[in-house]
Amino acid sequence: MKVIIGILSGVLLICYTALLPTSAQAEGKYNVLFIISDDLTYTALSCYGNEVCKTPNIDRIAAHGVRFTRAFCQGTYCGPSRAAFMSGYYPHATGVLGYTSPRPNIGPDKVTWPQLFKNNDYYTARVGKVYHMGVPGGIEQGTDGSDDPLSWSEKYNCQGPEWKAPGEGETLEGNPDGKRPVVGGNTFVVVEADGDEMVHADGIAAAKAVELIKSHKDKRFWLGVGFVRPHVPFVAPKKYFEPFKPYDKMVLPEKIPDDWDDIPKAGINYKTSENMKMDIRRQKKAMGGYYGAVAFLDAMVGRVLDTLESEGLADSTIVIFTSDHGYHLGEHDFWAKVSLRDESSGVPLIIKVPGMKPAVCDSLVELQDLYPTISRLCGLTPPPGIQGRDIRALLTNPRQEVRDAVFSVAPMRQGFLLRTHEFSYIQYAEDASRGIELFDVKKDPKQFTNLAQNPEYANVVKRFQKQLALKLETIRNNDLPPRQKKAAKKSVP
Ligand SMILES: [Ca+2]
Repeated sequence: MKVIIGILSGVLLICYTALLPTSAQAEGKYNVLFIISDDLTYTALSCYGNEVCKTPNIDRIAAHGVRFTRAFCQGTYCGPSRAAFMSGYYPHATGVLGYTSPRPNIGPDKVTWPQLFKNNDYYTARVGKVYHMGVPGGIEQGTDGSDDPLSWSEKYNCQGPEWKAPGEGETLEGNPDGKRPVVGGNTFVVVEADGDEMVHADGIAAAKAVELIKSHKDKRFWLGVGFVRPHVPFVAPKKYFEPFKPYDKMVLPEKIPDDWDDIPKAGINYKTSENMKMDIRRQKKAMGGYYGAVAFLDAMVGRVLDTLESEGLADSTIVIFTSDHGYHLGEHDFWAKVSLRDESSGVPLIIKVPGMKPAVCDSLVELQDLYPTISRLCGLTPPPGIQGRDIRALLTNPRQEVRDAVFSVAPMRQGFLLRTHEFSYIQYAEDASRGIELFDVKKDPKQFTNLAQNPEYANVVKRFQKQLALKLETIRNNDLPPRQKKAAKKSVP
């Protein structure tokens, strides 16, 4: 009898203990591991449905977290996007439409996302690229880029050879006769590199993140790990490219004749198969090279996750995986970023909170929602003026909605995007003088038919035009220092 009672109370104790929240949950204080990739489209990830490019480690986060299918960046290239989600203000509020730190524009008194944690006794660290850094130039030099020192307890730059890495390289862009050597800059180059992961900035970043997790596990931390792949150059240890070779087996997105005929000139992306002079062979290699860089990135994400688990921190750490914006891999013969189509303005976003059920969430969310949401999850109060929304409700009930439309910009083209569940509305110039695109994303998810000139949609266009003007007015009506508000009205040419 005594034995039975003993066993029963043991079982009850185990059940009771299992129901207790972990100490991190009880205190509302988690560690935060923010992993950000550079120029990564969600379309390249296996957890988002890619069957060619396998990303088992990023998929691991998705398997235990909430994966957002309609997350959008606030600017479709590094500078504006990163300044927005780090500061909590849209690009047209801070005036960061190019490649600067948000700090001079938000002023010394405003608090960035990691800074809020730092002010609340967290150890905050940046490893690699979190605010803007030039890739590959800034990575070759190992410099700070457009950083914000007030955000960090410590920061680490990760230097790498980038396109200069020894190995087998080919310049795909602007090289129709094959005589152009491997070059740097923002150029499509594939380098199947000799040596291992530690040759490269992302291998070094993963190792540094592993070291910091181990040495700070006894204190609350906010750790930002910024990988630079798959940003060009597509460079990685040789083995990561093997699954995609021969590159000729890559399948390019559907091409339709006269695809550009119904869009304004401003809607044709800055990099196209045509102006990059990439024939089909080069286009396929660009896709395979990109996938190789993604596979390398994924493996480095895995090293950081493994450490979190082996150090016993998985139950006390919120893990976020995302990218600063998306990327075209040949859709409409567009390549790279800047475009406001879904492939470029949409981002992968996965949030894993210990103890919360995994889910897929189709609600419209913005990258800058991370600041208020993660702060609240950790029991911190975000500053009242920031422009993102607290989306905690979506983590427990992924069918809710927090907004009607997400907003993004491509200042380089004076482009603005309002994306609802039904439409993608893209306008060039505030007075729309550079053209409009309207896609019915329910009927036309690949965005082939521009409805902006279709009389049946005249009212829809008019409604969006009004909504956009109002949105910009709201964004500019902020609590930032007044001088910068004036600067924010200018667009980068
Ligand atoms: Ca980027």
